[in-house]
Amino acid sequence: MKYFHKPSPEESEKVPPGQHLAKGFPVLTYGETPQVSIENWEFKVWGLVKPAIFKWSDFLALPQHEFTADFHCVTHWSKLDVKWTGIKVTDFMSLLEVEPKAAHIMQHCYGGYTTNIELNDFLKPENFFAIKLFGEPLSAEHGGPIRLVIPHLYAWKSAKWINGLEFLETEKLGFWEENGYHRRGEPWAQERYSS
Ligand SMILES: Nc1nc2c(c(=O)[nH]1)N[C@H]1C(S)=C(S)[C@@H](COP(=O)(O)O)O[C@H]1N2
Ligand SMILES: [Mo]
Repeated sequence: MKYFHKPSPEESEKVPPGQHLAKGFPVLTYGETPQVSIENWEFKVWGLVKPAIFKWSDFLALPQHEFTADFHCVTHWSKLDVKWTGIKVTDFMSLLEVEPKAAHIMQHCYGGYTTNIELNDFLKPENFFAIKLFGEPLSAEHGGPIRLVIPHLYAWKSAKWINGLEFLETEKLGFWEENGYHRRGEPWAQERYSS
């Protein structure tokens, strides 16, 4: 059984340093996979933002788009051209009233995982909340019913089962960042670990 394949010349310029192409789409979860039902699903925003709670129907009312994005896990595997369906982060953010001094976000998830991101990195137009993967409803193990995808950072920043955003003035560190991973995690600069 082969777990990695060699990139073609066209692919190799999309593979960041120190990464290999995975076969299939590995699942990487710390702990148990939470079982989240759409009926009870809630998404909260708090901190330096007008507090609000969104239901599944609020997300479905936003426009849906197809996305193709490369996916880079800090444990050295990448998957190119992953096809997702979802909602642009910028469309969701247009529903919020964020205070001007907010500069950082903590992402919160069902199951308790957290990961931090700068507001500027979060607001990039290519970021999205995914509800389908290769045309199928997002499976629980890949973060269903909904996850975040931040293509330009290592995938630990792409929170599965995301259920909240905490807006902050100063940076707080999330789960892996507290445990030695880099505060930002840009794969082309190999921002793997904090030093
Ligand atoms: N809630 C939550 N989100 C998470 C994780 C996790 O353990 N819990 N793992 C992260 C890591 S390290 C990676 S590489 C990707 C893996 O996504 P996948 O399992 O869909 O491949 O999810 C990220 N998001
Ligand atoms: Mo990862």
